[in-house]
Formats: sequence, C-alpha cells, structure tokens
Amino acid sequence: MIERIDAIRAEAEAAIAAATTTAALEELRVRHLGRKAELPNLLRGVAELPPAERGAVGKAANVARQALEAQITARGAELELAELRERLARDRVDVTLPGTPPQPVGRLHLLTATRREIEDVFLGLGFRVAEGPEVETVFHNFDALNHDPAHPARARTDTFYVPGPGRGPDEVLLRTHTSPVQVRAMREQPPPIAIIMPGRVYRRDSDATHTPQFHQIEGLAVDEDITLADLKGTLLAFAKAIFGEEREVRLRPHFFPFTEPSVEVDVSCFQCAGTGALDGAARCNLCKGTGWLEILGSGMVDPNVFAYVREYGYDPERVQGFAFGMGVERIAMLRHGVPDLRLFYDNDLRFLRQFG
Ligand code: 2NM
Repeated sequence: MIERIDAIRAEAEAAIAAATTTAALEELRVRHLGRKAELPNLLRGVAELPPAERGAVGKAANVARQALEAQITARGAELELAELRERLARDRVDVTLPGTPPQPVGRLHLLTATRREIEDVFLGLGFRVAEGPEVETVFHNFDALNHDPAHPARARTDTFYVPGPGRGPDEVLLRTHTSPVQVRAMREQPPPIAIIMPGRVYRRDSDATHTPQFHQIEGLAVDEDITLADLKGTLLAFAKAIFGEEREVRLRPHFFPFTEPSVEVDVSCFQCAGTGALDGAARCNLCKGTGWLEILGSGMVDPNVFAYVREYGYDPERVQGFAFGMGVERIAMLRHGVPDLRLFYDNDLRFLRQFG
C-alpha cells in the first residue's frame, strides 16, 4: 500500500512539473486529487484497513496529498504568471503610433490655398484681414466709392440686383467687388489703417475668362503720409513673394472711379525672366513676348472716397492712402499655367489633385 502511494505521488509529481498550461494543471489536479481519484479513494478506505496498517498508510496518503496540493499551488502560480506575461506582451499597444484615418486626408482647393498664401504675404507686411457681407447696398458698393451714377457696372445687365426687405428693387445687390468692405472698415476704425479684404464677388459675365462668381483680394492703407512709393514698395514685396525674388514691378496709368491717380500693375514675367524670349529665341508664350504680366489694379484713394467717411477720422485734407484689387483666379492661373477659368469650378478631381 505504501509503495502504491509512493508510485502515485512520483507519477503525479512528474506530471505536475511537466505541465505547461494552467488548463493542463487543472486536469492533473482533477485526475490525482479529484473525487474519483485513486489517492483520495485510498484515504477514504483507511478506516477499513487492519488497525496495524491504518496509521502508516493514512499518514503516507495524507503527506502525499498535501505534497501534491502544495506542488500544484506553486506550479499554478508559476504558470499563471507566465500566461499573464504572454497575454500582456501579445496585447501591447503603442499609443504613440498615428491612427489610421477612415478616409484619406484631402487637400485645399487651389483657390483657397492661393488666397491664404496672399493673405500671409500681407499679414507679414502689417495688414489685417477684414470681411464683409456679399449682399450689399448700392451705397456701399457704388456711391461711397465715387462711382459715377451713369457708370455701366451699375446696369442690370452687369450686376445682380436682389429684392431687399423694405428697399426698392435697385438698392440691394450682390457685391461686384470687395471694396464696400473698405468703406465699412473705415467707418469702424480711424487711420492709420492697413487691411486686405478677400472674398467672393459677383458679375453678370460668363465665358472662358469670366465666371458669374469669382474671388478678389483688395487692400487699403491710409495714414497722413502714405505715398505712391509705399504703394509700389508694397506691391513689389507682394510680387516677389508670389512670383519669385527676382521679380520687378511696373506701373502704367489707368482709370478707376475710386483712385486718382490710378495704375495697372505689371510683374516681370517669371517664365522668361522679363526678356520676352525663351531658350532658342522663341517668343515667351506666357507674356506674349512683352516680358510683363498684368496682375492687378491700384491707385491713390480719391479724396471723394474719404469725404464719405470724413466724420470717422478720414479728413481728405489730412489723410491719404493707396488701394489695390486683384483676382485670386487670375493670380492662380498665371502662377500654375491654368488654361481655363472654369476648371476652378468643375470639381474635377483630376484637375484639383494636381495642386497642394
Ligand atoms: C481696384 C483697383 C484700384 C480700390 C479702391 C478702394 C477704396 F475703397 F479704397 F476706395 N477699394 N479698392 C481699388 C483701387 C480696387 O481693383 C482693381
């Protein structure tokens, strides 16, 4: 009997030591110490043994059971720790890795990117960005900007008029330029003022070079001693930032209702470096051989415009300033060689994906 107990114990101890999982260990516990196992059975039968054997057999069986229980507990703790370590290693997550976006990240529309770049240039020169309504009064859009009452832009064939609440059919329109924002800004802030006005404008025009809605950026700088030299220096800095450090600008006389004198501003061609010719003496196609690209209109603000905002600190006898206006589409087309204005509005990804 004692030998049998020693054999059971030896076999169980070897199996327990060799167990590699907590599940296998649990099976061994049931097999060797469970209700139907041989050793507990033996213990239960001790009472039926001859009295001389009971003490020795009972003691040996008890010692064996306690030894196996202790061994199982110790081995179980070892295996649990090993399994926990393995699970932790398997489940390890690097929370510093970037996530996987559900959709690929898009890009800015070329017109948005161009507007922001132009804004950045003027912000760097000390200008601030101002915005205003796209639905305007005739007063802000034309009258306060010294537009002649007979100016053709006022005609219903050129401008979108909208019925306004409590106003006549000729009093409210979709702004034809962002200049009305300047009028509003001057009523809110006395000089010195340096602002740019980006935004949508509307004109009744539609062909390869005109869309009924397009984008402008206008600028205004007013103080007591602003001159045409400030205008030229500011626009030269702009031209260099957008078209390259080697650029020059040239001013040509022109007419605008709100400025006097008025100028058109050309930048030296960035494709032929202002020579008008490409390698092999071919005529530069971008500037048509002239060496110059027209980029915007500008001028010194007409005193008549200041007279409309005189009581806000703009005495035409004391202040002067320059203003300018450019088309965002035109700047983007020149810079990127976009052949047709309508490409900006077709939403064709084959076009849009080429930028940004
Ligand atoms: C242009 C060209 C020249 C201009 C003038 C003004 C204001 F409000 F100060 F009178 N705003 N914008 C201006 C001047 C705009 O666009 C081609």
